[in-house]
Amino acid sequence: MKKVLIFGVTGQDGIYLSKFLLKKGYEVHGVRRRKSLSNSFRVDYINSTIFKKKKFFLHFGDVTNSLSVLNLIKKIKPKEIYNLAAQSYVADSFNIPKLTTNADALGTLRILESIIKINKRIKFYQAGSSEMFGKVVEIPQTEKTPFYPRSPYGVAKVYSHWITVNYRETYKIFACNGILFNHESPFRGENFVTKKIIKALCKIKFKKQKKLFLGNLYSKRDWGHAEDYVQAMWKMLQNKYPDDFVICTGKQYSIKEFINLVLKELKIPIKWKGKGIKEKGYTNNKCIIECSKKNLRPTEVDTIIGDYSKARKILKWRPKHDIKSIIRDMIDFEIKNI
Ligand code: NAP
Ligand code: F7E
Repeated sequence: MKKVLIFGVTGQDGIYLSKFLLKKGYEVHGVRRRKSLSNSFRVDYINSTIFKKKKFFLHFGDVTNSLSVLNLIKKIKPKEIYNLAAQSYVADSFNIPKLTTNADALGTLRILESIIKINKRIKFYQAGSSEMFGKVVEIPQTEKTPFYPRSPYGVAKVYSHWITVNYRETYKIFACNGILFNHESPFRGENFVTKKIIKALCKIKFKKQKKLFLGNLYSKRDWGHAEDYVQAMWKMLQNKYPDDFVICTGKQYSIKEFINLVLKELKIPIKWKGKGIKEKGYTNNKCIIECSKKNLRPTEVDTIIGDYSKARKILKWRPKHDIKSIIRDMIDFEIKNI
């Protein structure tokens, strides 16, 4: 039985990847951080579902601690390592740039160093991001598009990308970078815009919340479903040779377009009035959406849209969910919770 080790197992992608690999018959080892409280609905989900019965093991550890990383890899002896661990909230990375860099950049180096010390045959997946393209220099973005990150998060991911390439070339290890565009699901963290919008609008529909405060309504994102994207991660490590791949849908929507799609699905009528930060959304003359400067970023990624031709050709990967099925999946989850 193949053993895998996932750093960042308690995150959105960690959950989908674990489920996917368990189904494939892998023994899955996941690393979680020690917290004063058992922490989130995601850990509760892990503890209360199939993970109990199958070959799934949780270990405490932290990618900001070299010894913790080294000892875990030594003890578990995985065949594949997925590095999903990160401070992944872009907006926060402006306030905590050192912590973000330590986890998102140096964390990757710590894993790579451990691999070359312990066993160079371990395959490695690095969770890269479309945030590396930042202020995009070409449209759509491919594996060849130069990076221009716009946040400490993006900069840290660029470091991780290149150190992974460098270790692959220097030590001939099987290390891959996924350059993943935004992907969402019911397990998305609550700060991210899709989850924030869907959760709030569902509550507004059931009169459990009055208003939703957002920031920039006009940035554009290429949104996919996490369930599809974790399959691409695994496919990268099963390829004949290590390489880097853009994973996206090739379709783009603004935040406002996304909101309108959610409202349509929830059958909430909307009228938009005003411009810029003063733009507001009204339903039956009641304001339910407002913008606040608090939610703007010092530097923004205005537009992002990828081209997954390489992944389609080499990995035979393509997204199965479209924007509507992502929204439906997320709404169903919220409504069940309400
Ligand atoms: P997420 O929900 O924020 O999960 C991040 C995971 O990393 C959590 O399990 C978190 O643990 C863990 N973590 C944070 N700091 C750590 C540390 N110092 N040591 C060990 N674990 C740590 O992110 P996601 O959406 O699943 O994304 C997975 C990876 O893909 C991340 O690296 C992210 O940057 C990258 N990515 C995501 C997207 C996307 O759209 N989702 C797109 C491109 C790339 P806690 O639960 O304890 O916080
Ligand atoms: O923001 C705008 C915001 O925080 C999307 C991470 O997974 O994907 C994610 O990064 C857009 C931005 O995701 C609010 O300004 C407006 O333009 O959902 P987000 P992100 O920053 O794109 C990449 C690929 C990653 O790698 C990251 O880890 O939405 N926006 N109003 C808002 N965003 C938030 N969060 N909250 C608002 O109120």
